[in-house]
Amino acid sequence: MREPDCLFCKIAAGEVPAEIVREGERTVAFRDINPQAPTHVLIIPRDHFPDAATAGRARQGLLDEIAAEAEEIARADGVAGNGYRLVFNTGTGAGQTVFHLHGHLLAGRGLEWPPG
Ligand code: IU
Repeated sequence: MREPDCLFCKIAAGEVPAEIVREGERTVAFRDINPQAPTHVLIIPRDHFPDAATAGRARQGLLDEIAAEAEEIARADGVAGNGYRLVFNTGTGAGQTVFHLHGHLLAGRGLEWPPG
């Protein structure tokens, strides 16, 4: 299930180029074009869900899968040991700008809390 005008659907389908780091049956991970940390990878489902709320409600295990992918990628990038952050901006007020679910994996530098 995909949305015709969705950029991340096109990246998942290989129709728009991206620096892919890992692909699974249901997920694709690629490096963010505007990285906020040495490791900044976006992990998306191939299917279109606008955000974490709709994906969570669908209860298809996608958020679990994204969390598992995040750990694999952090390990592969050699940054898992110092910890990493997995963020789902949900809604414009939280900073979401692309409305195809994506987990931001951020690592490789000190990360402050609370985030801005
Ligand atoms: P947000 O949580 O919706 O704000 O995150 C969207 C991210 O998508 C943001 O970090 C952008 O830099 C990133 N991005 C990208 O990697 N490639 C693109 O073509 C576009 C946005 I548009």
